[in-house]
Amino acid sequence: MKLTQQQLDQYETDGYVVVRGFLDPEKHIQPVLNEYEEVLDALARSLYAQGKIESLHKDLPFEERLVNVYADSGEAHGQWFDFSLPQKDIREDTPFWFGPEVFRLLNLPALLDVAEQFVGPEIYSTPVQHIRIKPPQRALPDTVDNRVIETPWHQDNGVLLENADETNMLTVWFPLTPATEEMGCLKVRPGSHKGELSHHCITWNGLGIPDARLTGEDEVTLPMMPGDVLFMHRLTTHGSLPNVSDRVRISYDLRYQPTGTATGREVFPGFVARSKANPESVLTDPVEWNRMWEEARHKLATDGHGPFNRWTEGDPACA
Ligand SMILES: O=C(O)CCC(=O)C(=O)O
Ligand SMILES: [Fe+2]
Repeated sequence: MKLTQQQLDQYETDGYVVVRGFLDPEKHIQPVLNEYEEVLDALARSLYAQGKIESLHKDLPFEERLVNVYADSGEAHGQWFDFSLPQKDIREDTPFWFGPEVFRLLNLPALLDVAEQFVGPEIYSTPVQHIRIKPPQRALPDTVDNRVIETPWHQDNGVLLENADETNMLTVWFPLTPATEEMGCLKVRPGSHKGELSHHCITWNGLGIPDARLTGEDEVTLPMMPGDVLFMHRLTTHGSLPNVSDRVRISYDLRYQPTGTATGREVFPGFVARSKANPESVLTDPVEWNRMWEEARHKLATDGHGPFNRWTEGDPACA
């Protein structure tokens, strides 16, 4: 499956392209949601054992159970489902989920075919990629976790260390549940990828580009349904709206880059997803993927780590 010349031209002009119905929700997305049912069950049991929730909410369907577990505990628990580590407070027991269905989706041939159009035949799955679980804001009215509320304007290049500035990294964003405007869909600024990396500031809800420094055209919101996929340039300025609905918005943001180029977060392990030159280097075993992250977590929890990005607290340019 490849993007057409017209889709590639749109990416070139705007810095992104949305391909409707690129994935088959039943075939490609549902198995991952099924896998997350186990994760949610483990989370609920853990919170219940700690006295943080009053019920396991066991009889509810997945999405409703998730929202109830969040609301009942008064906290977001996205890290339980994430296929990366947080940027601070990494402990031996920091939860994460590197499951086989997640691995399968990251390596879906259709996604790699398009990644190949952008980064070439040697494709590396970048370790800086996430699941975003954005519950209804009213379920967690007091949280300032930016995985819950709106994501500020940023460029994906901006959240990495400088060593990745020349890396040709493609962002692939898609929803697992509907992402309407009301549910907190993405917003982008077309053409912003033609400029430089903007100055980012550490703000109350995460790294963001101050309004005065925004480039590109005015904001375009991108409501998307499961199956739709956004392919986006690393310098395209984007963010997301708050989820003011009653339903949880779940999405993946994935990254692919040429093998051998800097990831901007070398303490996290990526993997070779496709290779013409060196086919035996491709990682095919999700158990090994999980093991690599356990090892990284152990090392980071034990030895600590340096900064995860270049922006500093109290930056005079952000005053
Ligand atoms: O889903 C969101 O709210 C933001 C995701 C994002 O910034 C990304 O995909 O890089
Ligand atoms: Fe982003």
